[in-house]
Amino acid sequence: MMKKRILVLGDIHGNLTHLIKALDLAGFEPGDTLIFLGDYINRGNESREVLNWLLEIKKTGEHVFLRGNHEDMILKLLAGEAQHWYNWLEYGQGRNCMKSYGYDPGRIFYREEGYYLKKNEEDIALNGRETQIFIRQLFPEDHLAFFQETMITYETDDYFFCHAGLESGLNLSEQGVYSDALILWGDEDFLRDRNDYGKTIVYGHYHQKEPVIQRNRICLALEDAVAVLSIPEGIIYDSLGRTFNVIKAL
Ligand SMILES: [Mn+2]
Repeated sequence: MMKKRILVLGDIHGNLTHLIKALDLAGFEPGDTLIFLGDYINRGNESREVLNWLLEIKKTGEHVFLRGNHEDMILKLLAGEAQHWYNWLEYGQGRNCMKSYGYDPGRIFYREEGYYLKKNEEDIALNGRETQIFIRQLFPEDHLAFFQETMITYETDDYFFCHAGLESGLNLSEQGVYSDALILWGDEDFLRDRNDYGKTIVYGHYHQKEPVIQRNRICLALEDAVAVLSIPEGIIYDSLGRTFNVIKAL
């Protein structure tokens, strides 16, 4: 019997077309295990479509869905942490996400100390309570449950998977135990870290023109494209039709 393949997917960011193209080019077949590195939403125009697709694929196998900082923002807003509005709207391009869920993002605006929502004739301050109400109304329940069920890290015998990298100086077994902040949002120390952790770290978050392949790490976050790492072959396929040989590069 052929050994089961693992396909690892970098950041998707509301881009269903590129997600499907990358999987097609990687030769995805039922039976392959998919590991997603997080950042499913925002930026692109198809956040809702990506989520619907993920919920379908989740039913078909033992796939792994990690959390990215973009899902973290939604969960924080859902918890009533209104200070994350700025991150979501201005840094995360959350207005594109809202639009895909059928909401007119022009109704949310900034005024002096925070964000407001135009509701009928009223301007409603998006405080903690109103933020929770808004997020619960914007996203279907099963989409919010999907965000909540995402994992922070995952590992196999040879690889360690996370969204934005490690908390430098901690063993792999301690990653995410004390805090998930650096794993979800990234850290300069990790970018300089050339330690051998005993496994190859596979992460996303830092979007670049090409995947980064170094001795202890592989970064799969691309600008305007989706990358798929095929294990055990060690080939990265992307939605632009390119391939990168991991084994040769190492
Ligand atoms: Mn990202």
